Parts: sequence; structure tokens; C-alpha cells
Amino acid sequence: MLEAHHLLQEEKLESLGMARKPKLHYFNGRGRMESIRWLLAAAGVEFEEELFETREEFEKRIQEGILMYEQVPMVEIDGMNLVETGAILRYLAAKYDLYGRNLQEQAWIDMYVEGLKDLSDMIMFFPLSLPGEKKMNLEYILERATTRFFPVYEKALRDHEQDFLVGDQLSWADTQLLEVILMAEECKPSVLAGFPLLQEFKARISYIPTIRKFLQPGSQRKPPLDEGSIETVKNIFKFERGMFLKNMGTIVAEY
Ligand SMILES: N[C@@H](CCC(=O)N[C@@H](CS)C(=O)NCC(=O)O)C(=O)O
Repeated sequence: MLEAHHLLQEEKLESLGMARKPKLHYFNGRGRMESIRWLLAAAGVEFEEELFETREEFEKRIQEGILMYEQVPMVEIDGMNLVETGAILRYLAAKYDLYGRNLQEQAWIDMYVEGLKDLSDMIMFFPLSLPGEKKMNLEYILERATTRFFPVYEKALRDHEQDFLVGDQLSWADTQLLEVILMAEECKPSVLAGFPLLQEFKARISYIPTIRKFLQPGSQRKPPLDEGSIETVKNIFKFERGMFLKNMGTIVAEY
């Protein structure tokens, strides 16, 4: 009842062009929130961030009861406290017209973004590798990127003959692909060497004004984890032991 009332209020405000900016709750880093930032930025939607730096600040939000599973990311939007990264991304993609023109296009977008998520999860968790496994994990990630994932998108662009992965307009699949390309290049700058169409895609999509703005210094895009921020993240979320990569591209966390 209360939720419905909130929604109505938000819709009224939106129709008056007065919708509140979405508010993102997360720690001050990329993590699972970064794709959400990318999607909003690409859609040209301004957002606010409540970034916490300590375990206490995170627990305060848990105690407030605003995190359904006592986890972040959480996005306050349209009268809801939205959680679960996939649910948030799908809601935003649909709301801001980045989710294709029909169910088929939506299914293609899902296939691309789910694969991209497997790759970006590996890269996201890589800094948490056990010290003795870093080299092996990096080699594994680069091998997966260049032999399993990038060939799929290179072929998709060749076969589809459009500027975008799906249909004839920008979608969540494109923002996710560009985000992951840039993450992989941070691991190895020449990672796109064998993928000419991905190189063109990167240049083309980076040139879209909203995205170009997001890529410039001073935007809400976050830097990769450095040694200091790894410690902060470990303390906030109580990562105690470490992570390891299993054979088939699945990440298993041990903590
Ligand atoms: N399935 C959730 C997982 C969220 C998740 O694991 N969040 C981490 C931070 S990135 C967290 O809040 N961990 C604290 C905990 O699980 O207690 C999603 O995709 O959003």
C-alpha cells in the first residue's frame, strides 16, 4: 500500500519533470555497482551516491532495514529500495530504453550481458586472488577473454553489420561490452589486438556524448581497486580468506 502510494507520487513528480535523482548506495569503488553507473551514465541520467567507507556505515544501513538481503548494491529509485544487481540493471535498462525493442532483442541482450558478466566477475574478483595464485588467475582470465568471450562479440558485430550489438540502437549489451573491454585492457593493454571490429566498436561507443562524458576525469566512474581500497573492501564485507577461480570460469569465493 505504502509502496504503491510512493510509486504514484514518483510518477506524478516524473510527469512534471521533477523526478528525484536515483540514489546509489555502495562502497566507494567499482564492484557490482559499476555496471549500474555505466547504464545510468549512458542513458544520460544524473544520479546521487551514498558511498560508505567503513563496516560501521554499512551496518548502519543494514540496521535501518533498507537492504533486503543485507547486501549492496542498492538503488533508491521510483519509491523503491531496489537490490540485486541483475534486477537493478534490468529495471534501469527497461526504464531508459536500453533493453531492445521487443522480447527477441531483449533475449539477445540478456545472452550478451550474462556472458559479459561471467568475464567481468572474474576481472572484478581478480584483485582478491591469493598472492600465490595471481599470475595463474591473470593468465586464465586473459585466455578466457580472448578465446571464449571476445570472439563471440567480434563475430556478432561482423554478422549483425550494425553499429550496435543488438538491433539498430544503443543497448545495455553495448554499455556492458565497452565496460568489460576497458576492464580487460587494464589487465593487458593489447588484449584487443586480434579483434579489429571490437577496436572499432570501442572507439565508436566511447564517442557517444553521454559515454564520452562518463569516460572523462571527474565523472562518477570509479578507478580500479588499489592495495588500499582492497583492504577497505575486505574490512567492510569481511572477506577473510581469499578467492580462487574454478575451472570453467565460475568464481568461487571462500570467506
Ligand atoms: N546477488 C547479489 C550479491 C550482492 C553482494 O554479494 N554484495 C556484497 C557487496 S558487493 C555484499 O553486500 N556483501 C555483504 C554480505 O553479503 O554480507 C547481487 O548481485 O546484488
